[in-house]
Amino acid sequence: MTKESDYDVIVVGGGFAGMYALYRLRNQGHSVRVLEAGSDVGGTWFWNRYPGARCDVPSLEYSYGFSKELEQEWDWPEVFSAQPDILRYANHVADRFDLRRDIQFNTRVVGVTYLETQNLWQLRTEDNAVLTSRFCVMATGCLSVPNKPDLPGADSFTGRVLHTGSWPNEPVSLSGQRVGIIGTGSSGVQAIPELAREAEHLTVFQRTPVYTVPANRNRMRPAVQDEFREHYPQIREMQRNNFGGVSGFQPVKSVAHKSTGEPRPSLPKDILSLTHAERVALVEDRSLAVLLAFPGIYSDPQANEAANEAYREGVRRLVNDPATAEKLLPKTYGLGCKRQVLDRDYYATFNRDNVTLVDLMEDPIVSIQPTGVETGSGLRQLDVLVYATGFDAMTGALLRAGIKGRGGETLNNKWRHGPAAYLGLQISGFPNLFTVTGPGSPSVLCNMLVAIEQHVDWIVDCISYLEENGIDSIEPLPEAEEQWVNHVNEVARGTMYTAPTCNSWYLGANIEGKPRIFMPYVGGLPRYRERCEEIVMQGYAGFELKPARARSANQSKN
Ligand code: NA7
Repeated sequence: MTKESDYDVIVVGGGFAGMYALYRLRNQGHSVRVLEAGSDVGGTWFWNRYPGARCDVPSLEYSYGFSKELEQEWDWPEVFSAQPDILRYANHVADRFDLRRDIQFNTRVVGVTYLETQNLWQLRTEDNAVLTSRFCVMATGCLSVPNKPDLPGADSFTGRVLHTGSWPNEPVSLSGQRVGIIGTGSSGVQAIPELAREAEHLTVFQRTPVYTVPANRNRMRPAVQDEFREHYPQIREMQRNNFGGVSGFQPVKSVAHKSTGEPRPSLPKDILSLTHAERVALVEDRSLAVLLAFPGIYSDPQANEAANEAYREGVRRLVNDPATAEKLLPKTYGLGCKRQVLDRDYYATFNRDNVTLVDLMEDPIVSIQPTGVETGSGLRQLDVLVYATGFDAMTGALLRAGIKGRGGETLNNKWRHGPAAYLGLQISGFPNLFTVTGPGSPSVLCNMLVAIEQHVDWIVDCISYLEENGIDSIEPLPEAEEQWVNHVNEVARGTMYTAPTCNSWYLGANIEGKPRIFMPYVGGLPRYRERCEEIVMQGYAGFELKPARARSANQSKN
């Protein structure tokens, strides 16, 4: 490639996307540099070290599919892995494929500028170093910018402040401490039982009650792992053809174990064919998770409310104190609006003597004081305050990278009314800049590892195509981008995700002032992937490809 730049490709981010991009680009013979803000690989799993952090996709599926050897050699200890095991896996991948030599750690990118006359990207780091490349791949993650609400007096707190999304590397001891936690999304729900076990007292500040169902807590059975290994090629194909990128592969040989008693009757298809009492009995018998097995609850508002009601009744039976139970019941939105949360002992935690629930809807935070959190009902004295308040999702990291495209247009200006990108892969006005799992792609609605591999493969193949065909730059045509954005909105319309009562981070509703737009593509991975492939077959339909000659001619005119 060119000698005009420091690198052929600079990748921003050393999480699972950046690591795979480095692996593939390097194998294609490109010079690559990965710039990573953290001190090591792992992205989400590097930063989210809070107690209880765990993936909500089974580990045999939430794993790279690009290396047969890797699939065969890695042992997962649990069916749904905890953060330390996933981070160990990321480290293993980095070692096994010798990735670290091309990753520059502790390097936060603060400027990404398109140098128009040279057709290069110039990246500036926090310590003012400048690097250039022909292509730039933003592998900055969908949930990588922690959201810390601007509460009055927040800086005055003299105790320890922690955020689940940037938990310290070194062990945090909470024993004997009065701990407060704000937020009851996935992170809060996972952390709360663990914090309650360790702290002297835990105060949970809840704004919106959550729908959460018990997680699978099984250890990995070696026979199941072996059966997956035997069938991985088929499983990866099943993932690619599954709506959410999860194969759902059912081990056959390894599940043949002794039956205990009568087999359970199968569920009816429609939850509305059951009475409320029958639904509640089902929940009692099989746990809250059984409600998710009725597919109709995600499309039919009546079925949805029937499930919500049974859910609420289930919670009333799990929490001893009726007043606390009532506060924990989600009533303003339905199942399926937000990402489903999985927990271990969440509701049982509120039966402990050392846990207090504060319902911020009736007793709001007035201010943060040096010694605790003041709500309408008084001051709660705390030694430690944990924010489990989520992320500026999907667009946060891109908008903070200081991206400037053609004509000096900033991404922040282009996206002031909400993100617009073609396939979530490229943005018009920003030639040769790619985003991995960007807005408008299935990303967070899909098994992230499968979504990442599909995107990175598309990007790397695209770069190779440009090279082989003497093409200098690629960027979406504005009309193709607009059509895609319209399509993304169209498929989201009428789903539970966009119900008027729904306020989720998918919609940007958790960040004040963020435009309310459903950001991921809800049409499913297979449909999306096919579209990406068709576009390539049609010679990158909807993209403008500029041959080297065109640019030189333009330059000589300037
Ligand atoms: P979430 O799901 O965005 O949850 C954040 C929680 O923090 C949620 O309960 C919020 O309440 C609460 N929150 C946010 N701001 C405030 C303020 N100002 N006051 C009180 N409470 C607040 O983030 P998570 O980290 O739990 O999970 C994100 C994803 O990571 C998850 O979906 C998985 O994909 C992994 P709210 O609901 O906004 O009223």
